[in-house]
Amino acid sequence: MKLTGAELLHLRVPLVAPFQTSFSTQLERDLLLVRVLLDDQEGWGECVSMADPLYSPEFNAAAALVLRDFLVPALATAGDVRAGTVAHRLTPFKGHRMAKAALEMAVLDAELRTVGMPLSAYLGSVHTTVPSGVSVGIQPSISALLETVDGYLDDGYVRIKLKIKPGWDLEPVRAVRERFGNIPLQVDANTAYTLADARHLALLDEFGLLLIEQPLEDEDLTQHAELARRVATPICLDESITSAKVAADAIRLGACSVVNIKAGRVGGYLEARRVHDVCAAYGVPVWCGGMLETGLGRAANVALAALPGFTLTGDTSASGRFYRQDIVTEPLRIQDGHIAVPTGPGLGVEVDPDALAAVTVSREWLPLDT
Ligand code: SMG
Ligand code: MG
Repeated sequence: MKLTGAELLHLRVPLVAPFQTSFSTQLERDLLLVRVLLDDQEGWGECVSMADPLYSPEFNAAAALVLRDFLVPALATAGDVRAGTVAHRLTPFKGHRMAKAALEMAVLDAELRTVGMPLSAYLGSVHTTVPSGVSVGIQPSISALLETVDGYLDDGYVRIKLKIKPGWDLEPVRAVRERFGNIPLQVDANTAYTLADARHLALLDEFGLLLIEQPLEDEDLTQHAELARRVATPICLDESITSAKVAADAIRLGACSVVNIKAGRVGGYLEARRVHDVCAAYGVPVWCGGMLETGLGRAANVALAALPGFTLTGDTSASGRFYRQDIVTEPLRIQDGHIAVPTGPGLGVEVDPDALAAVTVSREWLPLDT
């Protein structure tokens, strides 16, 4: 198929409540979407980068630039464009995995729509629903935290993840355990600690957490391995895992015993499947992470999370966890603690033009012949 059009959309979508992590407080999702036309069949991609380079080196303005100046032109001159070869075509360009992932996702959506195949079937998914976990931001107080967690448990979420940072770790975890008992519970530090905090992090062991996610910096694989020897709670990596190769290295080093898979972070849903395959070969459980996606990205994440190696509950929450108004016509809903895997072709969800227009800051057609 030929790339006959590509459009970038910049959105600002208000969040239902502020989302605070160890590195930022977000009040809205600043978001980049990619819309492609392949032989005039539309496809949508969602870029998981944020407005600022705080979670990852990538950020929205840089992703837009690299898509406009390098990635889209490379596909436009490639002749036949197929999802399975997009990553190969973009290999000469170093890094920029989130931008590449968004473009590959849009191509996947368009291609699968032309053949009437759902993304889940293309990826090899085996489940029709996936369990739904929720990520709880850092709260202004312990009482606010308990109220927030209570609300999510009422909604039916089957696993709770607490964001932690130095000064907000033992106390919130203890409070949630005391109040809610033995619920499936894990924590995410987003790189906020150093190896010097090993003894402190070991104090979390008594709470029986499922895992500690990304305690140390992205590049600290050896240090994560050292930390893993000093704490009993399983170490899970998120930011560090940028490819299937890195996942294999991290596992071999003993840097993690669980992996969070985010398609955007590893360069696309096809590389995400390879990460899943590598982890499965090593017997390492994986779960699907989230990047405050709209219904587009959430639909794709749920398809990925339905692969057989996703044995832990992911941050696959409903649209309503972050957004009062999603940009898709059928927002993803939680039912009995699960989200249904979309069954329609491609992503299996449709953009609602009015909802999209209401949050769109700008749209730009990209030149295809530069
Ligand atoms: O989409 O449910 C979601 C968000 C889950 O906590 C979440 N994501 O490090 O795992 C993570 C964070 C990254 C985004 S924080 C701005
Ligand atoms: Mg994380």
